[in-house]
Amino acid sequence: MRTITNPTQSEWQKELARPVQKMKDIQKIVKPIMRKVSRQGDKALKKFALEYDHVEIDNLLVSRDEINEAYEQVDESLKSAIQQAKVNIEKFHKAQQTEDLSMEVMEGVTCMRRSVPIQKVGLYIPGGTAPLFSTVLMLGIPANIAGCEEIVLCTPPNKEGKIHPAILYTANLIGIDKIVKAGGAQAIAALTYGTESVPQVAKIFGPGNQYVTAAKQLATKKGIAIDMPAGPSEVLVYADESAVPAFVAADLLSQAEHGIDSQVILVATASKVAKKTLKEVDKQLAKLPRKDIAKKALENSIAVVMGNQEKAIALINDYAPEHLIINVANEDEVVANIVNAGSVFIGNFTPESAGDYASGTNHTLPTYGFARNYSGVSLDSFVKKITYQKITEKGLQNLGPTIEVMAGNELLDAHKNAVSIRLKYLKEK
Ligand code: HSO
Ligand code: ZN
Repeated sequence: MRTITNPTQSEWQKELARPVQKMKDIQKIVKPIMRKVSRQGDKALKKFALEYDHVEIDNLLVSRDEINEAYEQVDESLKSAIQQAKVNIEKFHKAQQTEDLSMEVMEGVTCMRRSVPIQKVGLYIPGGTAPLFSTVLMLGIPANIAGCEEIVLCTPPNKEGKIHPAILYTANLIGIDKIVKAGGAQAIAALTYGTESVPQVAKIFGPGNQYVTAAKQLATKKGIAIDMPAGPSEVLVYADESAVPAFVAADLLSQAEHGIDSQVILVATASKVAKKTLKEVDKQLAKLPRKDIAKKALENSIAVVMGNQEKAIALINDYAPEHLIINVANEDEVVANIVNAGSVFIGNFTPESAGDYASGTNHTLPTYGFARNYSGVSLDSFVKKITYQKITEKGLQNLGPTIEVMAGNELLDAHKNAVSIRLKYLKEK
């Protein structure tokens, strides 16, 4: 991990630039996959399972027997950890429910707003090197609380045609019963178009590799919503002398172990803070089972020594990290000035892992600078808000003239007439 000291804005923007995503090239590969699934449905999914997952799948849907088997395979300590995480995530997401809104804006004119669940949602859980059963909680729990009618989970099978038992256990625990053995772009295609086994959904959630990301982007062109645009996972830690170098190093590595394209950034208030932390990074890295992955990620990563706090905050807001850990003595002041971040972890005893798994916040967060304009997944992601209005005779008499004048000035006479015709009726009544 290299270090730069007191960079100017243009220097930090250059140094912290995220790797360019070659989406166009990937879409070229993904498009024919999507087309095939749209035309051949389940048959294409099975063909792609053979080609990419190296397994022959008879039944794309996970059976009751497979769920029962998973219950036996997951050990008790993991079961109770998942249950504890579920309690916290449920609590925090239930608290995000909002009351229906209804108000009389002026006499006789009532406006209302109500949250309505998105009826059908698709959750994508990647396979790959780590079985992300925690993501099942993060997506499935708010979908349930929102009241989504149909929740479909897609995840790739392994070479034996099986899904990781912890994924099955978690999905079943939160009541998801449609689990499809399909991964990659083909799974996103199935959720986009629907197949014999997979219902078409209105919104697709979940992380994935570049093919999944490209497929989700193509899904939006077919009128399907997605949670957010995605890039590789990231963390930025802001540390001063009050931070514990070993803790900071552990946090940086926890994000670095996700994938070779992960990016981790240390912003240190002084060069000795950076030095101590990087020394710890090396020490801890050597002991990690996923050190090869983490090492590669550290090559895309950087430590920035920034003596001036105002500039450090400007850098953080400019970079807009997915995860921001604040380990400085005047944490409240810094937190108050953060305007771009997916999720913020405050103080020496708040590792990012807490939010990744079990504290209650959601771990599906905007990456790649999208924290500037996107929120992480929350209950809101699973609902739409419909507005309603009801106007009485008196209400239209009150508001009608305003509408008539505005419509007339926009040269939209039919609009104006929709009011005038009623006002005339009321006058003659
Ligand atoms: N840090 C990841 C979430 C995760 N970590 C799942 C462990 N499991 C993406 O923000
Ligand atoms: Zn993580």
